Amino acid sequence: MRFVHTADNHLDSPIASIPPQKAQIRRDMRLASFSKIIDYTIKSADALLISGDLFDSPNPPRSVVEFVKKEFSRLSDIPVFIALGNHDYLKESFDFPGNVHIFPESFETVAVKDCLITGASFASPSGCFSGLIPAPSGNSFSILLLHGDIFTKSDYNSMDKDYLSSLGYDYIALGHIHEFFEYKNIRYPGCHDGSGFDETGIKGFIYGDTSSRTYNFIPSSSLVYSKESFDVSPYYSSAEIADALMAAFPDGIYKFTLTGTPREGFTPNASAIEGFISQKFFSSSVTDNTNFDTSITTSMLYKLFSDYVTAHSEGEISSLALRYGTNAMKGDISI
Ligand SMILES: [Mn+2]
Repeated sequence: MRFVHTADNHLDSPIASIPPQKAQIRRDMRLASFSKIIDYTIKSADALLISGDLFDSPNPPRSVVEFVKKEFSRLSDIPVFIALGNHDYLKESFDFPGNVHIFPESFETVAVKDCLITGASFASPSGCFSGLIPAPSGNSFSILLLHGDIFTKSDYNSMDKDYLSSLGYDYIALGHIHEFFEYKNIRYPGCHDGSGFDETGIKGFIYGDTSSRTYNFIPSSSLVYSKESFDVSPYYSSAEIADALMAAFPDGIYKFTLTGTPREGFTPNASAIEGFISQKFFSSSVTDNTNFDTSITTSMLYKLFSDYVTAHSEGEISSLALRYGTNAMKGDISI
C-alpha cells in the first residue's frame, strides 16, 4: 500500500506575527497547500493517514469544515483515516463523506489493502491512552495511527519512544510535534505549512510505500517562516542592504536582524529597509542590532558625551543616542 501521512494541519488556526490583511491571504494559502496534499494522494497513494490536529479546535468554523469535506470527497474511494488530537478531539460529528474513518476513543483495528491500521482519537483536550496495544499478529503490514508526545512528560498522551517502538508495528504514524522527526519505526510528518515563527523552515508530509518500506518527506509549505541574521558590514546604504537581502533570500515570511558594524558615518534605517524589501517578501520585519563605530571613543569629547548619555538614558534609546552622537562628532548629521 502507498500512503500519505500528514498531521497538525490546524486548518482554522489564527495566523500570528503578520499584518491582519495578510493573515487572511496566508490562511487561504495554507488551505491551498492542503488541497495539494489531496492532489498528491489522488495521483500517488492508496490511503490518507491524518494523525490529529487537522483542525485547531473541536468546533472549527463551518466554512473550513465544508472545505475539508469537499477535499475528502475529491478522493472518491481512497480511504482517509483520522486519529484526532488534543485540538480537534471527538466532540462533534463532522459529517464527512463515507471514505473517511475517524477512530473512536478506544483502540480499533481496520483492514485496508495489505495493511492493518490501529488507531484511537483524543476525546478531550488532554489525556493519555492507557494500555497502548501491541501490533496485531500475522503477516499484514501494521500501522499505528495516533496523536501524542514522545519528547516530554506532557498532558498530551506522553509515551516512552522505546516502549512505543517495541510494540511490533511496522510504521507508527504520529502527530503533535510540528516538525518532521523519525526514530526507528516512529514518524512525525510535522505540520504541512507554517502558521507562525514557532514553525520555521520547510514543512511537508510523508509518502510511504509498505512494499519497499520507504518513507519520504515531501515538502508542501507554500511559504517558509524564517528568522535570519544579516551582517551589514559590507554595505554603504540602507538601499544596498535591502538589495542584498532581496538577492540572498527567496520569498517568505521573515524576521531579519541586522548585525555587524556599519561603515563609518552610516546608520542603517530599519524601517526604510523594511519598506524596500516589502516589494519582494510576503511579509518581513527588520530589527537593527548593529554595533556603532567606536574609533573615536578615546577622545575627551566622546567621554563627556557618553557619560552624559549613559547617565540619562538606557536601553535602545541610549545605544541610538550614542551611535547618532558619535556619528555627529565625526561630521555625519544624517540619521
Ligand atoms: Mn497536538
